[in-house]
Amino acid sequence: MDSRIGRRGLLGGGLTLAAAPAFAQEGASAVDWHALAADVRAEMRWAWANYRAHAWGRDQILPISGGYESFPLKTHHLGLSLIEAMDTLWVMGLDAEFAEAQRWVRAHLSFDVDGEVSVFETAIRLLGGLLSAHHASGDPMLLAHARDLGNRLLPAFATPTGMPHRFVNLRTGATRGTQTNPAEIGTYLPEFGTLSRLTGDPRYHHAAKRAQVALFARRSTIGLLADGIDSDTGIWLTRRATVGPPSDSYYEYLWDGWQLFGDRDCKAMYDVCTAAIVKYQAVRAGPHTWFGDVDFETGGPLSAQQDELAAFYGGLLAQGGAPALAAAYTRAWAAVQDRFGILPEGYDYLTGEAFAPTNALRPELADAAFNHWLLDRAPEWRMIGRTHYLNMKRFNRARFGYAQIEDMRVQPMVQSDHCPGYWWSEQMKYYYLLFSDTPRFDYARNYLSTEGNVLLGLRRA
Ligand code: IFL
Repeated sequence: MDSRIGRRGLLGGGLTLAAAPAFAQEGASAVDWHALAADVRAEMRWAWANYRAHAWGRDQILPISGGYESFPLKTHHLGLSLIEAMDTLWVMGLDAEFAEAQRWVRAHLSFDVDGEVSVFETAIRLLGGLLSAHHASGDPMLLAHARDLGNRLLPAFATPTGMPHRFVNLRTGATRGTQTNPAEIGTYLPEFGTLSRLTGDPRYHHAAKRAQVALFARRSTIGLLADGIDSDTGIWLTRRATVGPPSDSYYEYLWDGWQLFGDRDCKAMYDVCTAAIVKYQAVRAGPHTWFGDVDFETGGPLSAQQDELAAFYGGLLAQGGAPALAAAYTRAWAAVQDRFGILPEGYDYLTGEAFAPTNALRPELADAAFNHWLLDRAPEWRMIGRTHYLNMKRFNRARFGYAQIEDMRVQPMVQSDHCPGYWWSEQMKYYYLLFSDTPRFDYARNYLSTEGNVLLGLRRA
């Protein structure tokens, strides 16, 4: 049953939301969390040794065959996984591994390549990775590379609206790709703002903020954003409002602009967007709360099909001050995890079908669990993270690392020969931080980017 929920009911507490499962509280006290953290660390070390032996300096290891593949450039490698892994290695105290990654960057990294990259992917993964590694170590060489990369990405923002083109040639600065979306327009401020803060050059911060504001200014009269727009004309290309891709991290970075820089405009934009999302997109289906896709101008429902990436949203909502609704949504995803073991890429909350039965080693549910836990320390979030980790170990572990799943409906699940760079930056870090209580992280004051890069809160001894 799909029933629409009014915002007052949700935020006013008048609604019975799915309660925290009691067994999670009980079971949590029996778990040796530090032993689990040590297990995560051992897996990271094992995967790193395989990457080092079979794909050193390459972008992504192929975890079944032991080969490698490039991303975000088509044929040239930039050491993506290595850069994504650096602050994870550091929080785990894998200092020798961190140091060898640092040496590789010093000796081999160059962004002076005649090739086109996605501005969004390059910013969140490589720029963010270099900045978090710099935060960990204080090494000016890492900041110099971050600055060089920031300069190469900036031409994409020189558009009539301020909303960036999707692609840029790293050497020539030529840009392309006007048909874009909220995430690729507005997922820059924490990285670009940090770069401005560290270099004293305000251009990065300004470009990122201008893009966020330009998109927000084009919201519908009911406060929703669609998921496709032309960055040169500012004309909407689609009608779908979604908290999943390709809109997801736009909302995340509105909140983050406030969290990281105290930017009141970002907070105000976040509040307006969230009020509209809660009013028009929150729905009940059976015992669970979901956020359905709707028409951005009418608020009318479009689809009950959820992309797995939307599972991050409970963590964001909790940070943004709607903890009950946030918890209900994360529990809805946790129930899907309990049913299938690992999350499918696409799940329909009305039919209960895994309509996209692949699993791309996604971190979003672990990300949400970690964010909830940072806020209230409720044991249920650790239990969700634990299930996420143990099931990943059971289903995704391959000969040379962790692999995606081709079809998670069949037993045994069929793996596919890919390990995305974000695996190194995201879930392994979320698990470790969730289980370890490491002194290398400030659990009270911190900031992790959409890619899990720690830009605030690392504690150097
Ligand atoms: O790159 C990752 C990041 O979390 C993001 N989108 C998807 C990836 C992980 O699923 O913003």
